[in-house]
Amino acid sequence: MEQIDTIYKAVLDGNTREVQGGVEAALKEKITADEIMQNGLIAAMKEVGRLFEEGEFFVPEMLISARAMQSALVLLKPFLAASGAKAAGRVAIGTVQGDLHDIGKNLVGMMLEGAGFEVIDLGTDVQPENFVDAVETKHADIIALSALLTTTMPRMQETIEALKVASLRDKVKVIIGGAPVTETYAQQIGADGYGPDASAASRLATKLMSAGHAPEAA
Ligand code: B1M
Repeated sequence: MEQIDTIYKAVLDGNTREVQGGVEAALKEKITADEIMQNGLIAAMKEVGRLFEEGEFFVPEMLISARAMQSALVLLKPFLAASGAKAAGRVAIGTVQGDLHDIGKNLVGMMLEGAGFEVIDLGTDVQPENFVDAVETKHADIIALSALLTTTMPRMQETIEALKVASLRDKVKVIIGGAPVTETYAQQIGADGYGPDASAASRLATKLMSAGHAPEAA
């Protein structure tokens, strides 16, 4: 597991070149993309969060580590998003208003693509109206909301309210996730489901679509 250690340390150091080299070497050694993700990249980002909480890391260090991790996602994407699957439905994904964290959201998007979904990435800091617009004009079957801050979680409920105001709530499924989000919160705000991680989110989307919500034509 030498390559995994290299990747882990390189993310902590924010060393993009070493992260990418480590990922390429690990893939050559037939280490799975999932293992690289879980034990190398995600484990390192958890440690970054811990160091930030303890005052050893500050925002710039967090940002540099995040960039290094993002550079690895590009390399892993082909292995996570298996090609050839038919469009299972259309998902509009975004990080809610006020929230700039996008690594988890990007990962969820990739897993959804891997499960055969067409993914419309609305980016970060997405206002409720933009999610509404994605349903109205792009005919999204599912809205996928990500939040990493406790202070931005309420924007999830506001997005659901905005869908109701636009009379679109029954036309779309809403799934939510992100580190501070819970199943209980999803129930409280009337979301259709919660995914604790990217794989779970993609399984949930597939389940919701097969539960009778047929993809709409654009
Ligand atoms: Co921020 N940050 N950050 N940050 N940051 C956290 C989230 C924090 C927990 C750090 C800490 O204190 N330990 C803390 C939040 C505290 C809280 O609210 N409870 C925090 C803070 C406070 C802040 C700032 C306020 C700091 C400041 O400025 N003083 C600021 C806010 C900026 C803003 O958004 N307005 C800020 C800024 C940043 C950076 C820009 C520097 C950078 C983000 C860069 C980027 O994303 N491009 C950053 C980072 C990197 C982190 C940590 C270290 C790592 C987040 C990450 O990418 N994890 C984070 C600490 C941590 O999480 N341990 C932290 C890896 C990623 C794969 O996991 O995103 O959880 P995650 O995604 C998971 C699941 O949650 C799930 O799937 C993924 C795994 O498979 N998931 C979904 C995510 N979305 C989903 C949606 C779904 C389903 C599942 O369905 C739709």
